[in-house]
Amino acid sequence: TPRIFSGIQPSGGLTLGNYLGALRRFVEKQGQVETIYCLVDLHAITVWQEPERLRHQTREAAAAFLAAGIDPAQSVLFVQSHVPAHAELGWMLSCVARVGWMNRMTQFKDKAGKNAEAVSLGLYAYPALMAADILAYRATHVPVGEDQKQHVELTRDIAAKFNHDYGTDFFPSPEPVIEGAATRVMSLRDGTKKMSKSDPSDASRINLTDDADAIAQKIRKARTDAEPLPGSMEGLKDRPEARNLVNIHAALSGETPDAVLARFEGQGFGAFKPALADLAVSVLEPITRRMNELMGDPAEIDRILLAGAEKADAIASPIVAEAREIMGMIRGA
Ligand code: AQP
Repeated sequence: TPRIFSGIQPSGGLTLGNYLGALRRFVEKQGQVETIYCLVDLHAITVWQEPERLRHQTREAAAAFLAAGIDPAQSVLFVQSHVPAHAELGWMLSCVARVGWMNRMTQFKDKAGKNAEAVSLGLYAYPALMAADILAYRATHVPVGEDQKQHVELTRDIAAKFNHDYGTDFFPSPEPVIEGAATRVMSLRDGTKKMSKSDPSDASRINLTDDADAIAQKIRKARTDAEPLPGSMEGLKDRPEARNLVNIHAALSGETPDAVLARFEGQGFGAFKPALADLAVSVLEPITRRMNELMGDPAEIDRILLAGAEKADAIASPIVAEAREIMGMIRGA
């Protein structure tokens, strides 16, 4: 039976990229199949997080999930560090994964930059923990943005090697699910860089906590070119910033990018940007408002997350116990 698992790092406030590439997809899957969603705080600490801020960001990310439509009665919603199975299986799978596989991970290369000797060991091992997140639930499908595809593929390799090495078919091979017009939302300041919650420039992204004025201002100031819009995406091949804004529009309005362009053909950004800003505000404002309400009662958020962790633990703990058994550990208490 299909089971969906996915997560988001509370390493900052969630962005429009996280919403369109991940969170909105999570909501769509809910009710159709079993859905398990995780705030992956153990991943967030692979780079320094100020402790009080991390706590705040984790609750705020939970508020974003709930405000976007995740229903704790229909989905399991929890914090990674509350369920020990993740860290435990993460270690076991880091003994299955190969160093050479990790060396090919482009996200590590991007994040480490020239400083690869000085980053944390955890940042390097991140994909093994992510494999554990998914495999601890024996999940079959993983909705993610384009940037996480390589990590899900690595999870498949790790599952296959585990199965091969121990002569079992215990772990399924999870499939990345990458759908829609906004699988890779780009920075508003640089159309070749992905929109990211940890980009030092706040103007590069739309945060789910931004109010209507901030959203409109960021879109107005978004980098673009002076050309009018063409009638189809074909004409935007060499215009990454323009392509990005059209894709964002399409994802928000539920149209195809070509349908959006058909309406704006021949017009410039002076007409397109205000329309996009209105659309973005109409979609995001209700979510932001609900997030703010929820953040007024952090104890209630914690209660929801702890109840979610109990459900997650009930699924993951027996799976990891079986993986231990397969690997040859003596059964514990
Ligand atoms: N720009 C994006 N466009 C589409 N999808 C995106 N995702 C992230 N950025 C975009 C998707 O959101 C989910 C959660 O991502 P994550 O929190 O695990 O970390 P990330 O991919 O590294 O995202 P960020 O925002 O760039 O975080 P930082 O700055 O902390 O590294 C994933 O499904 C991801 O694909």
